[in-house]
Amino acid sequence: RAPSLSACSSFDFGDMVWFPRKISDIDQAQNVLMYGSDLDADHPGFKDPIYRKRREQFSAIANNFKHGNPIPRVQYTPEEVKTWGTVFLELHRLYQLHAVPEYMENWPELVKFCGYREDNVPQLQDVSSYLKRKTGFQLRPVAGYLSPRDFLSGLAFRVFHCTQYIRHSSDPFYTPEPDCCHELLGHMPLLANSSFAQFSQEIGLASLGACDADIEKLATLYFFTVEFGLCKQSDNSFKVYGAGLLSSVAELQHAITAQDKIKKFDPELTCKEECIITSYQNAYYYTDSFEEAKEQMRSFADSIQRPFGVRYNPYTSSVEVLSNA
Ligand code: HBI
Ligand code: FE
Repeated sequence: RAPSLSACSSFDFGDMVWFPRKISDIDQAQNVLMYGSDLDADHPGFKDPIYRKRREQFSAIANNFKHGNPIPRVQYTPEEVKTWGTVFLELHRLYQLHAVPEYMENWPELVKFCGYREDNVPQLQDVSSYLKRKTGFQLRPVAGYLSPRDFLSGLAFRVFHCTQYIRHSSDPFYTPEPDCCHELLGHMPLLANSSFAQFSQEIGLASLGACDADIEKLATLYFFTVEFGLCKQSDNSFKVYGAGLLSSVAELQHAITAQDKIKKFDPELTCKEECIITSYQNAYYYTDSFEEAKEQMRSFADSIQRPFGVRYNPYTSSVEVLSNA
């Protein structure tokens, strides 16, 4: 067992924080941080009344959603499809050079079953049905950036929270908040990989009922791996698996040209770094392989101390809490 980095020493079973125990409890874990509450108010779209009105429609879908409902289909406007197409074409070109092979592996199926095309924004319901069959993951619409605790708790049940709106058309190559380009292009291809899906669920399970300090560390490590990670290839070049990079033309180009900003991933040090949500990162972290990132994250997650254990029951999609007392 790895030495504990936990700052949460006195933890009383009696004041255990609430967390979802069954998959439908996720309906109660929907704390969205957006519109200046945690994101910059100088977001390009926040000054555009038409964009804001459109965002309200997406918020309504997310806020009315209950576990088990089909995800409503959205008719994207020609302007939205154009933004998607611009991002899609440019990123697809960059993936050939810079994405890890595990990312590229399921691309043909996303095209075939989910409508990944320049002239079509994939529907969340189609992607959700595909992932469910492929790795057991399902999607849930969300109105914006979800709190790290709620976001991680979804992963414990193989539920991935997905924004459905698209970034503002004035800046297709960068967005300060997650949008459907980020989720669909950045995250979905790896969630179709069964080893990555398993890994994601383990991080989620480790987060359930953890104290705030441990959630923060886990979220920071998730951020510098799943969102912004790179790994070394046999020819010593770097390839990218982080969804934040694989969904931003501007930051992807920035990261691969700023080689002096790429540092070795070390959970004990990296967990203390600051996550910059609304701008480029100061540093990016690499591991020697994709497997190494998963192993290091796993041993960190194992080191989180809780006065109880959790076990996932896939037959009932619920979490069993095992008291050590
Ligand atoms: N919310 N909608 C959304 N999409 C994400 O990818 C996302 C999120 N909230 C938190 C988050 N990702 C993580 O980076 C960590 O903070 C766990
Ligand atoms: Fe993300």
